[in-house]
Amino acid sequence: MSRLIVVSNRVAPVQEGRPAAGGLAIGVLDALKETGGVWFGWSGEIVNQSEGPAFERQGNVTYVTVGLTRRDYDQYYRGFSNATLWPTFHYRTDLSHYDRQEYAGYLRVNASLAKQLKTLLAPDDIVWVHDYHLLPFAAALREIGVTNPIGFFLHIPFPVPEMLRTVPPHEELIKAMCSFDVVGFQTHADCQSFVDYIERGGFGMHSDDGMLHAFDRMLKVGAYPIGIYPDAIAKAAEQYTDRKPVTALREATRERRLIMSVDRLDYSKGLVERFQAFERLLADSPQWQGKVSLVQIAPPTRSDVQTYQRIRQTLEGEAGRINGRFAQMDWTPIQYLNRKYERNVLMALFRLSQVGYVTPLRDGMNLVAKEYVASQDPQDPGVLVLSQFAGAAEQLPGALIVNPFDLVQMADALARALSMPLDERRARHADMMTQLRANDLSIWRDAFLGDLRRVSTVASAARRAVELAEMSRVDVPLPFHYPVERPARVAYRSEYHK
Ligand code: ADQ
Repeated sequence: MSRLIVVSNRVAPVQEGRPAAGGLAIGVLDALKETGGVWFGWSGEIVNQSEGPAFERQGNVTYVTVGLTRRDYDQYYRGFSNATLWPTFHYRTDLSHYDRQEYAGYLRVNASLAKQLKTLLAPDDIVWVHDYHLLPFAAALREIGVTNPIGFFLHIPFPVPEMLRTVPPHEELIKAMCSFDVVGFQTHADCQSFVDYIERGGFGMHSDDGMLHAFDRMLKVGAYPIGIYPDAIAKAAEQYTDRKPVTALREATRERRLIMSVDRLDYSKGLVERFQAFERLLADSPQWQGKVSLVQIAPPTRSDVQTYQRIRQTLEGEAGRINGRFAQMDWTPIQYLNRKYERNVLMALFRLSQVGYVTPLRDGMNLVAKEYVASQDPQDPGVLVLSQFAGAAEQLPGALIVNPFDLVQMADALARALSMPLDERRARHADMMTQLRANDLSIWRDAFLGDLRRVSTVASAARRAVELAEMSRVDVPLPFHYPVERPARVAYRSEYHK
């Protein structure tokens, strides 16, 4: 059977019991542990000069990691990936900047990683590439002659065309993405934005079977919403209730309601708005003063990027101001904890709280929302308050869906969640658990890899048929309309798009 080779910017050999923040790491590792395979990417180390890859085997997963030089790190990681693509794809063009040198570094690192991966590849390996750091990775592999099936999954949102076009090399990037055999998104809306960019720009056509003919290539595009293992999480949440942080929090919040939020510290997560809506609840519904606390857990990430230093300062300022305004001798309204927790402990903390408060301004999926639901006691579940701009909102209609830009609506949703009757809480929870089980992590992985295998089998049969036709100069019937020639509509590039 063919090996699965996972490629992502950061390889995170997450050991059992160790804290690990980051949805990609959690999702990919859970998926890879079942199938076995190789995980290739950056070690997280800055090195003086590029050395060969390091290998480490844990169980059935081999981790292959490479270092980045300071220049690579600055241009590819801190620069184009996190200061251009991340903000723009999260609709924060105000925070985005573009620098040609950084983009050149982004392409250079993609090409270099592709070259290093090529030396490890066997002919029947399947390559699964993850996230925005690696949009041109398949193009770089194809450039050096790799013909293996290569799929791509985007963990973050894909912006509407108008937003994407603010990134100057947008066309080159999207053309490069069309070198993958399958391109997967978290939601139908994200997938539609990608198709809109292609079709409205006159670069290609999308057919009803999910195939996209663009830039002389044929690929499958689709929505593959990432899931969790809800029953394993439910079990962990139940078993870890006697751990120190959990008992300490239970003790500290006796007789009080608890609203819980857990995020990486990032401007896309809407933390400031969330604090302000909680402040609004306390101001507008004074009966909750002294009766409810908000616990926000947010470990800093990318703390060397200036924007992240600013958000940290703003947030600490807001927490201090709100606590100053409402705190009582024996009650602190907002507890803001700047650290990571062991994952199972986190699930037990979720189970302890009456409200899961997940209100990103924009989020690919948001696994915390799903984990919160799975962690609840089905007999006495908490309520999820969820942003309409998280991909998870497409799948969790049992949550109270809010607009994170509307503080009053959020405060109202908190009040409603805090006083929701048991019957309604149970019904909403049961409904969401059904959804989570029907779309769990193995379904995400199998749906994506199933499509990748299918598409690449058909595509390589088509390639062989074309080669044969060219060699014998006779008409060979193709398995289906593989685009040997550019589709007619591609000729009509709109003026508007240029
Ligand atoms: P993230 O932006 O990292 O992921 P999210 O999906 O919420 O966001 O995943 C975070 C993960 O880290 C969760 O599993 C959570 O439990 C864990 N975590 C968060 N804070 C933690 C802490 N303090 N201690 C320990 N663990 C912590 C990206 C995209 C998302 C997408 C995921 C997966 O931005 O939109 O859902 O990838 O595709």
